[in-house]
Amino acid sequence: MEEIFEAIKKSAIKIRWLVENEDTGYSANVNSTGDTQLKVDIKSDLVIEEELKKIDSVKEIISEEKEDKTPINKNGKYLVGYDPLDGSSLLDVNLSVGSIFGIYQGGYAGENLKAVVYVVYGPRLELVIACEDVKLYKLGEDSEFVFVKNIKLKEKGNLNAPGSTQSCWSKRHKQMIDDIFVSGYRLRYSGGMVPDLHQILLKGGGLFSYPSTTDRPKGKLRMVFEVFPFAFVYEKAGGRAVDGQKRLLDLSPAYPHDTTPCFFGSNKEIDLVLKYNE
Ligand code: FBP
Repeated sequence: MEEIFEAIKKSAIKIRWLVENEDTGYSANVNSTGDTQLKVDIKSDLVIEEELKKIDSVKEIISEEKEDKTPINKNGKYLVGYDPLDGSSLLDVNLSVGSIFGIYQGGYAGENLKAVVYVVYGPRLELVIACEDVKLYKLGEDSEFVFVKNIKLKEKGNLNAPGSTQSCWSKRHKQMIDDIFVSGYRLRYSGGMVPDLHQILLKGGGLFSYPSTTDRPKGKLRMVFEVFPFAFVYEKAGGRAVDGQKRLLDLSPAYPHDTTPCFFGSNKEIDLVLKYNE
């Protein structure tokens, strides 16, 4: 697993250069979710593929930016599902974006996740590795990532990150979000899943939600590349992650780019989500 972490660290440094220097314009391509790809999406994907291809323990990779899986080494142990540049539509307004990696064994169900790495391209280049615990690193001198601290969620926080188009919310979801704000929570939502979830983790707690909506009944965020990895991180940090009723890591995708409604948070916030969705 260590060699995968090292490959991701090398990719992160190269992608940071792309984030800071590459043209933020659109390519002529559309990805398998129907999103028009930015040139930087495609280049970031290639950077990661080139690094992961060198690793014997990687059996196959699958990217949010590609329709199909890419076989790497038939004797490999791990499957890597990744979103090379999540939230890339925010690049042209200079907001933070991220990369997300789920390291699976035996399949792409939530229960098959063995480790997660995510990268935040912000004022600092930061990287989080979740295995048995959740460790925060930042890029120091001579391009080395330096350990900063272990990340732990409190039982309850005070940040609320409500995603998706509010006019498409169910009455019950709108009531829950309104009640959370009335109870004193503060709005923290940039439209970038990685920095938004990273903020709640580092500030000790709160709720990030991307529910079922009238325009997206199965939600927008992808199980394999985005949702399962962050569900894994939140649980290892002492929080929980549900689809409104069920634990997210108990789910399996019907197809590689499958999506699900998702709620990530501290324990008290997830208790509230389950109560409103009974
Ligand atoms: P990508 O499509 O860039 O991979 O990311 C999806 C995303 O931008 C997430 O990062 C973010 O949480 C969500 O969409 C925001 O969606 P919305 O604008 O509907 O709230």
